[in-house]
Amino acid sequence: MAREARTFCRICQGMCGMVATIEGDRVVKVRGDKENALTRGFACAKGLASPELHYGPKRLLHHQRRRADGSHESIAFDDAIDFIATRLRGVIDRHGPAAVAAYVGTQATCNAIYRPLAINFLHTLGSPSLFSSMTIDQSAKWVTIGRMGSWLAGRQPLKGADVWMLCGVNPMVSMSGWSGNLPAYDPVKQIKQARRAGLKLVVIDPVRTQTAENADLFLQPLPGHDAAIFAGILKIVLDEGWHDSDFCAAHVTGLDALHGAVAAFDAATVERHAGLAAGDLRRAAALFARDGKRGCAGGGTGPNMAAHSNLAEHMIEALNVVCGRMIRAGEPVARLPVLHPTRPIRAEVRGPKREWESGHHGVTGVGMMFGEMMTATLAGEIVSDQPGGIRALFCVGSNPANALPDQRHAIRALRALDLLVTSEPVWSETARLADVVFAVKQPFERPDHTRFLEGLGLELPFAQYTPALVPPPAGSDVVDDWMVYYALAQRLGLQLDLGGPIDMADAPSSDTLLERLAADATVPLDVVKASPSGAVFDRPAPLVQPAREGRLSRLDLAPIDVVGEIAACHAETSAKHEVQGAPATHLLVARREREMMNSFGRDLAVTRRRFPTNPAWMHPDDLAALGLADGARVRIAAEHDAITAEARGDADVRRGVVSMSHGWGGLVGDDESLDGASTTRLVARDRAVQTINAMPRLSGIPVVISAITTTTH
Ligand SMILES: Nc1nc2c(c(=O)[nH]1)N[C@H]1C(S)=C(S)[C@@H](COP(=O)(O)OP(=O)(O)OC[C@H]3O[C@@H](n4cnc5c(=O)[nH]c(N)nc54)[C@H](O)[C@@H]3O)O[C@H]1N2
Ligand SMILES: Nc1nc2c(c(=O)[nH]1)N[C@H]1C(S)=C(S)[C@@H](COP(=O)(O)OP(=O)(O)OC[C@H]3O[C@@H](n4cnc5c(=O)[nH]c(N)nc54)[C@H](O)[C@@H]3O)O[C@H]1N2
Ligand code: SF4
Ligand SMILES: [Mo]
Repeated sequence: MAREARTFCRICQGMCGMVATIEGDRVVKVRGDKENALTRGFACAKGLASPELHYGPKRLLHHQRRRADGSHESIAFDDAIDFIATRLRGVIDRHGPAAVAAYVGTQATCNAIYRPLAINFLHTLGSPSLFSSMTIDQSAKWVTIGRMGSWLAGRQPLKGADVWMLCGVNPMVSMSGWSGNLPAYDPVKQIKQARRAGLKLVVIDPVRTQTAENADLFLQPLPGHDAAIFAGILKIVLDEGWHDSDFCAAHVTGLDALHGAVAAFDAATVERHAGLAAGDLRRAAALFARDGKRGCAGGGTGPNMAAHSNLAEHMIEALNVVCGRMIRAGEPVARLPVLHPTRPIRAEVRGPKREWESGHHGVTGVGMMFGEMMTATLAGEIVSDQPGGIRALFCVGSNPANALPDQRHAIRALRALDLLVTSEPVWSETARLADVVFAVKQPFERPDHTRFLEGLGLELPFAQYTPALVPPPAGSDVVDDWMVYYALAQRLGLQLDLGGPIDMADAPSSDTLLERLAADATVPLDVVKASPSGAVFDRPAPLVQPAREGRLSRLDLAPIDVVGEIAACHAETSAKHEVQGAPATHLLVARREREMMNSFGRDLAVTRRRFPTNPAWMHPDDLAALGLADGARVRIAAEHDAITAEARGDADVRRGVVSMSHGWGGLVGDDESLDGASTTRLVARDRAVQTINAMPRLSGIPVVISAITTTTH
């Protein structure tokens, strides 16, 4: 007899409500849950393919240990833990605890216990060597907080906004609301509804994306010009006096210095260099700052991965700040906690704090931010011959062999470790290199709640709990992700802590740990559990309180290094792009597709139906100019490495740009015509690297595209 159960998807931060049809011990089908107040029936192709992720032929069901010849064999859980504990003791004895690192990736995000427990394990070992995908993603946002400071009451919400500006973010596909300062759920409906209510949407993207289709004003620049574009917009806004001078007088420093620094960015020159239409900058500035009264600008992976990423993000946030798009004292707070505690929200600046200048530095000489080391330096920290490098790495819901810059170098580094451990539901590229691979549960096999997502910015006070719906497949050895770290801590005699010390003698259940995480919740977890589809726990919003007495911090718009970057960016705007002395034919940009979550989901039937491998999308006129037929195999060469791909025509891609999703390809040397190739191979680790976060250029990479001619005999 089939039965139905309510749950939510945990592949991405869309956290779509789902109804699962269960037969016996198996989820046989899922559909979007119309009763879920947040996502109202929406679910994407990969979420709907969840049964395949649970029961497909690619699912990893037994823990693995690497043999001397590089192949893997099954190993019992306790033996794997013993093996790792022994190796780990050796590494710590020889090199100290900082030689043990963890790299936390995207699939530890929507998993309430896993991420904090793995991090607690590392810290309890005494290691500062924590890396996460955030620092090869949008860590320019952290740099900006560090250099400018932040407004504790937050930016104005979408609700009540009359204008929004999205730069290099495609929430209609990525669901990544937070990148664009949007709510972290159902951005498609959110944006459409807001526009029906009169919101004007500005989109800046080299590709006419699904989000751009909905824009009132669409700017289609070449990649890598966002810092200049926003400098140009800021110049217009400040020249015209469209900024919020009262807010600036009360809370900002460096306004005149910023105005002076952007003076060189005249609109016509920026537009010419960026390949924009004449008048684009003024139209955008007027819509945002003259006509618009409420609403924010936000940048996604586009500006955060392209050249001058730290400056681009600083300029985008400076636009929000000079226009005073911050929630003020006396306004209702934008976000009501549910599974978090209620705390007073104040209209107050937390001043700049340059954490990276003091504290722990790795052997590559790069400092830390928000308690993390910079992931772009991870491979360098491993291969360094300096004492103090990294010798053991735990991968936590991540796939560094596919995600790190310069894949060839990254794989060399991963192979050089004394110990590489990962946990996986599939044979990822990293798993293929790992000494130990733990086979772990999939979402429907574990309980969870939505506490983690509140932190990403929910404008509705929504929360949901899901029980485990089914046991893992019969005969499998899979464990909860967090159990690996619990068992290791037990074996090493460590006391872990998750909102208080955990019982290290008797393993707690996942539900016990979920309760602990919600111990200080505003709405008790039991109340949340009573609504299987989740619920909105609405109540009158408290008002934002004035700043505390004596708080005098200001948002710094123009610290000295930012002013230097503005000058450097201006000097560079007309630079020519070359690849080994030849002019680049294209600039490669990153994109996300519905069917995949970075490297996860690549093997789903629904993905492969649409993409046999990862296509290189180009304007049809660019295909014609290179003499390429749609579907032709091409070589894409960057300065230091090259990949092959299938060229495909797409009139929505700007001429001179090639748009590819990352996350494809196996290890270097695999047949690229079967599985595609990872665009991370084309990311240089030693060129166009940012200061502070060591962020390389992951978008707007100069490449030369040429046909692959196959000779027939
Ligand atoms: N060239 C280029 N490089 C990029 C990017 C780009 O745009 N271009 N994007 C960057 C960005 S934004 C990011 S966030 C990083 C992504 O960096 P990572 O987070 O390292 O990469 P993912 O592919 O998301 O890795 C997630 C892994 O978790 C596994 N997994 C799935 N479900 C589970 C689970 O339940 N438990 C466990 N333990 N594992 C699970 C998946 O199989 C996959 O191997 O890549 C970055 N790299
Ligand atoms: N389906 C799906 N959803 C995902 C992911 C996934 O892989 N698949 N990944 C998740 C992760 S880890 C993240 S970080 C988020 C990212 O979420 P987003 O930031 O929304 O990522 P994208 O959808 O790739 O959109 C980035 C846009 O930037 C544009 N762009 C590229 N270079 C530039 C540039 O120099 N300037 C400007 N202005 N635009 C540029 C690209 O054309 C693209 O349209 O998505 C998350 N959601
Ligand atoms: S993967 Fe798809 S169904 Fe799952 S949460 Fe994200 S958008 Fe929703
Ligand atoms: Mo990301």
